[in-house]
Amino acid sequence: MRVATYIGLGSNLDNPPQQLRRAIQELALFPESRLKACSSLYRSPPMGPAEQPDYINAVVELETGLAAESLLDALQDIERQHRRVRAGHWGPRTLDLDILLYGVGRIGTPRLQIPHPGIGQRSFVLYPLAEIAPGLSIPGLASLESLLQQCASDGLERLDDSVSATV
Ligand code: A4P
Ligand code: MG
Repeated sequence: MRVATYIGLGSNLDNPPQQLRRAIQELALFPESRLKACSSLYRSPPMGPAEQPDYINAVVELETGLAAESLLDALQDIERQHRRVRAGHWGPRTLDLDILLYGVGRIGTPRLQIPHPGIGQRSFVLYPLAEIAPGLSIPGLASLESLLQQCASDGLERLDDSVSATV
């Protein structure tokens, strides 16, 4: 059985737009999986420690037959390939891949929390998600539409295709 999953991508080091584009190509090659939609790229000031570069974020929809834990393994492989160094909680990173939603499932294990915690307050997640799946409901939370109404877009900037294609 295939499940609709949404993956959040973020980067603020080493040419972030390119990190995201490469990661999306790699995701598309996952076994038993198909890339269904990609949001635009978005730029935003860092949440957390301010002395770090702006982030570039995006969200993709991946339909997959992988179990949630296997999907996380595959995403962490990609993070490692992008030479991600874990520089502390909310610190700068070449690539962060988060499973935002896994179908309508809710998971709460030490290794995996789905929906991803914080999804409801983060403009850099909600806006790109709404671009590709406006009618979604977040299990255990609310409709995406109502979360967006309560979430300021503070400093979030959608990069248009010409910009995102060249940076
Ligand atoms: N984990 C649990 N649930 C999940 C899930 N749904 N998806 C566990 C992915 N991983 C999940 O992650 C730590 C552990 O979370 C993993 O080993 C996995 O088992 P991490 O990425 O190594 O650690 P972290 O950086 O401390 O946490 P996290 O959750 O990735 O950080 P955040 O909350 O994503 O914040 N500002 C802007 N503007 N844009 C950003 O994208 N990102 C961060 C990172 C900070 N500020 C930002 C942005
Ligand atoms: Mg992460």
